[in-house]
Amino acid sequence: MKAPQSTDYYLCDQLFSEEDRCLRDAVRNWVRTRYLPKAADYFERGEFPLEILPELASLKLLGIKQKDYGCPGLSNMAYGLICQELERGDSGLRSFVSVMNALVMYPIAQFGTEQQKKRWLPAMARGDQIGCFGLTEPQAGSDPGSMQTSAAPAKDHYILNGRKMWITNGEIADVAVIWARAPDGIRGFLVEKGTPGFSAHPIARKFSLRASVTSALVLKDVQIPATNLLPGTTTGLKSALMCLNEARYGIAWGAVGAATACYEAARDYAGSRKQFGAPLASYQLVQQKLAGMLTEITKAQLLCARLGQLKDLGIARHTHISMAKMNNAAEALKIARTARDILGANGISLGYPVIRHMLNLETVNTYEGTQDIHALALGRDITGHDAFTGC
Ligand code: TGC
Ligand code: FAD
Repeated sequence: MKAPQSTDYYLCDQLFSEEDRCLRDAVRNWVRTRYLPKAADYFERGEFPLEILPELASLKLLGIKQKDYGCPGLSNMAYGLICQELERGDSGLRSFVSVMNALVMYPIAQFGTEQQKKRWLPAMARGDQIGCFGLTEPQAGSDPGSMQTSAAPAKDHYILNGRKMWITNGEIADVAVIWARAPDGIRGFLVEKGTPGFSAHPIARKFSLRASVTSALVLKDVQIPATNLLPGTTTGLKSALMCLNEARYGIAWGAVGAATACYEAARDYAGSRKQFGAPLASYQLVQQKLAGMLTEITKAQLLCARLGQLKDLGIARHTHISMAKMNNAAEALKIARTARDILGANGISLGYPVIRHMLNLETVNTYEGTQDIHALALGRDITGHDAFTGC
């Protein structure tokens, strides 16, 4: 019997620079040796391992694309490959890094004052401070434009009132980027932990993304200095959407990592597990499943690699990102479900990575824009007709 073919079936490695491949391999190695041995425990206990922060910082995974302020200023391609490797470990791990990079450090760098950048970015790059991003509300998920959270200006401060829901890192964050309705439109604000009236509460009984902190935020007459406004934010949703574009890009890559972990687990299992006197891998029905999985992984990675090029060239549109997020999250989830099936009863055990990835991918498919929302964004771009609003 021949050894199994590499998962990099189309030699996609050749699309990446030597430097990016080295970085990717370093992250892959860290995930394999430091994270994966405990991944099932973190998931089972419903815990994000805060003790890994110094290691994430020393690998320069916090503030990956930011320049200066202690950040390495890497390319979009490097950022994508890092997300892929982190999610090969666990979607919760990639989520933490996504939120820090795309949803907290990016808006501070992009829309913040010099003082805000100096205050937060170096500390976050060192892993000393954590942030979260509060856009979603109990009644405003896919339609964040209907948010109720308000920011009322007073002399030298703002008073914030409202609730945010499903917020990654909420309880462990030192600062929250909160999107709120001010008199001039939806703006971004920095709300620090410990500010009177501001609290974060765990969302319990979660069966997905268990190795990630997910919280509800409550803002009750929270008084913040006027200097905590991110002054570069627009007065519509545009600035928030720019942050989402960054995160969605990383998620599209991350989904390739999770799918690869599931595919490789299924391929190896099928190679060693015998039923009816022969390895599962020798049956045509199993081979059809594996062939389909590898084809979808290859297509997903090619989408990402091209998207990374478009982003590095500065010509990626948000609908390009929608296409990759929509496709890769959906295909990764299908691959995880097929892998779970190939593993039979073992497919539901945390002794294998598959069920953990499968459950995580349910979230990945929903957050940062559901399948439907990205299909609607693409549909509008393709046809010119807006199908977002019902009757
Ligand atoms: P709409 O009329 O569709 O658009 C208003 C203007 O914005 C433009 N636009 C975008 N621009 C940049 N980036 C994007 N992604 C954009 N999407 C739309 C659009 O072209 C238009 O421009 P113009 O010049 O024509 O005015 O606005 P709408 O109010 O109908 O909103 C629809 C929208 C875009 C919000 C919806 O499609 C959407 O994206 N909903 C999904 C919400 C979402 O993704 N929430 C994510 C919350 S954060 C999160 O989940 C973190 S998970 C973190 C983790 O753990 O990894
Ligand atoms: P809804 O918007 O209520 O959608 C429900 C269903 O209706 C979906 O199938 C949707 O596709 C469909 N639907 C909605 N509108 C339409 C339409 N116009 N046409 C057709 N179908 C439609 N948010 C943050 O702000 N920050 C975070 O850090 C964050 N982290 C998260 C972590 C986790 C673990 C999870 C699960 C979510 C997180 N979210 C976060 C929230 C996430 O972005 C939202 O859950 C997501 O945007 C969907 O919103 P919703 O859950 O309210 O679903």
